[in-house]
Amino acid sequence: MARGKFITFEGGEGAGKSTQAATLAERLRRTGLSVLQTREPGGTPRAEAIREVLLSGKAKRFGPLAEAVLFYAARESHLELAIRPALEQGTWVVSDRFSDSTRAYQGAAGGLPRSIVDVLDAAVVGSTRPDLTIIFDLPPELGLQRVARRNPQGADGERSASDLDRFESMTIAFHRDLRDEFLTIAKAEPQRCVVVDASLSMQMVADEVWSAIRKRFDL
Ligand code: Z5A
Repeated sequence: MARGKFITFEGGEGAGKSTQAATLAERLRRTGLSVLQTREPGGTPRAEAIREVLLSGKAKRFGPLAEAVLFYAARESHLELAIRPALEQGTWVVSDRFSDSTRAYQGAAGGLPRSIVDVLDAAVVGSTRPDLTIIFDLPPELGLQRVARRNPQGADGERSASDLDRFESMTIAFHRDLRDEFLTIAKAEPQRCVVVDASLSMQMVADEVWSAIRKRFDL
């Protein structure tokens, strides 16, 4: 049986990754493929438990190395119990975030040396690299506005600082560093990465994603 394809979605907050992951998974299923739509951190009970700790901000005080180790602990479970078995059975995997997020959040924007992320990645991910990574690019101000509108908490329709998760609450400079790093990754690995303009309408972004899939795979 042919191995499934491994597709990852990357980018900053509110870029539309979750929305587009659901649209793409549905579109692929309509072609007759078996598809696993998943996310990081998460995708298995152990990884979801680690997600709760990470997004609550409880691990922040231990620094970017400890956070990166926790993201890789979650990734190890995700790979072992969900991603690799699916790929081996011919199922296509669409993951909302993967290793590039660690490179961007804990590495470039968080200050953890790239060499440390590379060691963790080699140990945990090994050869299970994405076949295609779509980078959703948009100005961070726009992404953060979308996130605030999605879950309004206050009377003014915006969320207060305490409503934001560990990473949403970081400075705009941090979010600009993330954007720069995702674009740097795309430039360094053009055979794996495609950048889409995530500021377009949902339908236009979905069309760009589908066009990238059709170009890369024989569908
Ligand atoms: N993280 C890390 O630090 N290191 C790692 O290794 C990994 C992750 C794997 C996971 O949070 C956090 O973990 C994340 C990085 C860090 N940082 N944060 N926060 P998460 O999974 O809760 O959040 P996220 O991955 O950042 O996703 P998000 O903020 O939910 O955004 P999104 O999935 O890209 O967007 P969306 O939910 O599809 O859309 C957001 C809103 O915009 C929603 O209301 C949509 O209806 C709307 N939307 C979507 N597309 C459009 C368009 N095209 N136009 C207008 N409105 C739109």
